[in-house]
Amino acid sequence: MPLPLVPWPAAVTFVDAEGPVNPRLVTRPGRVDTAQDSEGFGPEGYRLRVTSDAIRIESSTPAGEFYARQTLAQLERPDGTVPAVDIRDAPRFPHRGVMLDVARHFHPVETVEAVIERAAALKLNALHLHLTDDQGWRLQLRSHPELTEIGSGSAIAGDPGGFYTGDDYTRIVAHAAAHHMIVVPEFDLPGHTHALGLSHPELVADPVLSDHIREVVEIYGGGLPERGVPYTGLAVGFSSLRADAPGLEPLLRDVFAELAELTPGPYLHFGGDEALGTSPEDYRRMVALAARLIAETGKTPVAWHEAGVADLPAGSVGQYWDYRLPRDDHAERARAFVANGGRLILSPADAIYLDMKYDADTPIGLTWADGATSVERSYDWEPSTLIPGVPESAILGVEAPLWSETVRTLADIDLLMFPRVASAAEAGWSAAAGTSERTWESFRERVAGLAEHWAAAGIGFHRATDVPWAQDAVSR
Ligand code: TNX
Repeated sequence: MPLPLVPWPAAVTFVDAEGPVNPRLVTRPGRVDTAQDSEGFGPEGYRLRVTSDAIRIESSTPAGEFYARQTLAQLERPDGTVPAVDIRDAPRFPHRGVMLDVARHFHPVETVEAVIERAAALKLNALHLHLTDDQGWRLQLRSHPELTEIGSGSAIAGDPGGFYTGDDYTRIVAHAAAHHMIVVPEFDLPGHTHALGLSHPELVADPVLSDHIREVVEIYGGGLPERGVPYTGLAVGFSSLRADAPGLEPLLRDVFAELAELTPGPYLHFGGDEALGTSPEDYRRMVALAARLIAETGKTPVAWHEAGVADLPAGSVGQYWDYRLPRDDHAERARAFVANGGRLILSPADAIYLDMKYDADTPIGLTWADGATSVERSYDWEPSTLIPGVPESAILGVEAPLWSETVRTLADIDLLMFPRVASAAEAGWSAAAGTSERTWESFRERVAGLAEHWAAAGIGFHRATDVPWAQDAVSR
């Protein structure tokens, strides 16, 4: 029985059953009653009751009702029955995201829409789109058409490039909204800007060819980055905007103003990661400039945690990507956002970077985040103790990034996302790790139960060895 990953009433059908009925299963649920009262459930919470004569959903908002319907879809059995339940449910954190990198490999609108549907079914409510990087500028702007005209034609390994028109982007935003998700768009700077330099050579410094870059090129190929030539390798940290270029501020003002106009959500992300070719002083200057220009559009700036060293508008949001045990000065930089009145989005790389391999046999993916990431490891972390000195109240939420160096197709996305995105969804929605609602033993059983839903929806999940899948679960 196919189970929808789209909002009700997308044809969940209940099958009449003859003969003995498992008393815990409702086989004739009758109709779905919904009621939206104004209090009690919060902005995303709900109550779902299934009895033998009716299914009742109560919520304070359409989002709450939407999440109740996702739970209902997950509860449905292959025989079309649902268990009798009385569930009160609400998320732990307000921001629960997934990130898709459309710069290293471009992904068409239909793929992004599919990712939205998959994420929303797990009650994620934010899609972070990494729209620019060394390999491509992926959003066409009316104010600066040259950015995509010249900077979008290529991708890693010489694969085809591409870009979204403003209308494409608006379609993505609308599809997200229909699934109760916001889009958080990112223009990454001051590093990751080689593609911008193709149309604006005056704004971008010569590539910095460090030993690290040479080493990456030696291992992965792709050639050394060259000024003025599209970059198709996967090294990071060689490009930088020029802090003293007179044209920098006007260009950044234009691109963030247009991005703000196109984006109904409250956040604009300006990257700030891995600017290894930028001096610390220039880094602080450019990052502060970008954050100020974003704040001037009325949006809240978001940046990777490195940017905590700069003077940012109060309330700017930081996104932490270092390990579950923070190394070097990463925790300190993240804490600087909190000291500045902002909150943090948590993306610990050695747990929920979806682009890591599961094990040595995974055909795609990377391993830099402390080796491969099993499903168990993706589950094994707790937001409130991740960064010493950052209390739960300073955590905006959780986000699982999918970088696309090795990811070309929706099937590749499915393989790396599923099942690990469910670990991130549970860290964002459910109670703290270690409580009875959030143990690995319980999760591995429950995630196995989603296999048939994923298979029916055409999702080629990874049949990870640490999850007790049913014998016949179809997978990759
Ligand atoms: C790190 S950690 C990156 C990306 C890469 C990714 C690959 C961070 C904010 N940036 O530039 O694509 O690793 O896993």
